[in-house]
Amino acid sequence: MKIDSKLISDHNDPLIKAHQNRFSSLEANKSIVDKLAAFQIAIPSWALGTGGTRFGRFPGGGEPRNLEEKIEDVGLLNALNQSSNSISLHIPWDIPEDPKKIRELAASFGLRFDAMNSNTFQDQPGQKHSYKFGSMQNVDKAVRQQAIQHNIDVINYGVELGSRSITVWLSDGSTFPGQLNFRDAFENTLESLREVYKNLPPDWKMFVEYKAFEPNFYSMTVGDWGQSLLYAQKLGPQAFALVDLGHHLPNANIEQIVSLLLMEEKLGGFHFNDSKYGDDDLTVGSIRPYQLFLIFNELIDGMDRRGMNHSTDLGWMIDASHNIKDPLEDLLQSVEAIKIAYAQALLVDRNQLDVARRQNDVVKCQEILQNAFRTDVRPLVAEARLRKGAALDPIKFFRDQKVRDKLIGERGSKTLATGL
Ligand code: LRH
Ligand code: MN
Repeated sequence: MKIDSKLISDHNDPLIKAHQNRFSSLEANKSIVDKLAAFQIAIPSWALGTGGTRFGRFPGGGEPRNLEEKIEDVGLLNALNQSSNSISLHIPWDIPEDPKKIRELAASFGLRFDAMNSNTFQDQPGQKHSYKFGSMQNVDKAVRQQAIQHNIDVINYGVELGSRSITVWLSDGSTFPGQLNFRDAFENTLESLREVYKNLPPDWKMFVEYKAFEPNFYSMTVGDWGQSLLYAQKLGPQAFALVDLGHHLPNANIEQIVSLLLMEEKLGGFHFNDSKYGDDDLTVGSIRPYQLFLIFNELIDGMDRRGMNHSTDLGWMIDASHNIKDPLEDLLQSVEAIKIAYAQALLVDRNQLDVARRQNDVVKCQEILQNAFRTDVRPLVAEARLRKGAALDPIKFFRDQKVRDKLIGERGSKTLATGL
């Protein structure tokens, strides 16, 4: 389903007046609209269908049946918000049979390929060695070699698609005390990552994604930011830590982790989502919007200190799973929440904050942050969309145009997308 720009302008025309009234009230902050317009968030190929848990999955119909339809759906999202101009593939769920054709198809929707994701957390049909007891940590060199080769294959697919990074998330670890020699597991993993690192094209990045628990429940071999930083420092200048917001122990101070990884020039990017308990992979900003704002506050502070380009120098990706919502509506909400947090953080008066901090004026510090967080920046985010020819209200467009019904009409009500 391709969205015609005429449909978008028919949607916007009746909404313009009210929008301009709201936007005019934020006169002073117009400067950040350009930054918002440039800020793009990659969409995960594995989150375009309905997700589930071990207890059940309730598919909603019209889901993409193959990589081509996944690209079409990201193209649709980008037509509505002009903020999702790339797709992050997961291999082997999304192997591009004809990379050239796939690259052209993506380009026809104005899309490029963001980070590639490897998968050594599942055994594929016909796979020689099992990853039951881990992949790169495994005591068996043949298993480690298999995992190394898979990651090299993923890089090669990415090169053909024009991607410039690989995210390595390892489910490796242990579930019972005594099961694992932690040091051997770390060294096997580092040695294996080094073999993969050697195959990175010079302009590529490797993102080492950490996770505190699941599917292992006693130790994870890349279990926290410190371990990920250790790997990234030992691997070399093209390796960075990747922060998935749902991969922390309860009440971890993620904004402090972000600040320090940026300081060490080892922050590679994000998997945005939200959670109340574990790796819930919920809609971004749906549970802890203030934490998301505080993370962007540290990001802007750290990136500006190093003169980094907000929209291109870090990997901005969503990693969510939609158990009860329409996947495309959920992704539209997540992109909106990320842009709102970015806009609020851009409103923070950093000079004033610096002065208040030097005076230990704690109340003033909090007031400066909460004033920005409590500013309704949605008209700024909407204006950025309008200027790029997107919909003023993407969810309203999606519903008014009965997009899901049309997708069900095209694809059927029982289609299941590959992914989690
Ligand atoms: C692991 C993870 C990782 C992906 C997977 C789909 O929890 O966050 O980033 O490979 O989800
Ligand atoms: Mn993730």
